[in-house]
Amino acid sequence: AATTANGSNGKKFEGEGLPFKAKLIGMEDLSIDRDEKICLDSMFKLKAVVRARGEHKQKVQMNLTTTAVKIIDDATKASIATHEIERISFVVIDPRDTRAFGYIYNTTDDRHQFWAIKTERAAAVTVLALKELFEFAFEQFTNAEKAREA
Ligand code: I3P
Repeated sequence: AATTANGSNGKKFEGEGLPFKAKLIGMEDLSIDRDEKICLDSMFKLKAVVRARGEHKQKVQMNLTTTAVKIIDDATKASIATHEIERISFVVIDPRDTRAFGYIYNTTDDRHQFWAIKTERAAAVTVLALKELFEFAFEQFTNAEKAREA
């Protein structure tokens, strides 16, 4: 059902979505919705906060669904956050850590939240899936626009 004109297949994102095991490094508000250096500075700062605290990072599951990135607590399954795809403006890979990445989520009240994530496997795998999801969401959107104009 979810194969678009350009041929990308959103099937794996349907329903519960594509799951990834991860840990939360942290989150903070940034002044801007896209900037690699600002994101990486934030990443290193959030990692330093974790180190200083000396506590375990929260284990989470990230589900990539057709509409959002959903973060749930791994132990309790409680929802931590739902980040609608169209509100994610920037994704960054940590060049010093193959298992870390982050993204900016823009809230409805115009804050730019940077979420820093430590993945169980290579972060590139999750980032690649995210990229695929963005493309799929964009195709869905343009197809809907075309259908409206037809
Ligand atoms: C752990 C080790 C793990 C790390 C974990 C640390 O320290 O650095 O790699 O998990 O973080 O506690 P130690 O070797 O002293 O046991 P990640 O690689 O997933 O960050 P955590 O306690 O936040 O889970």
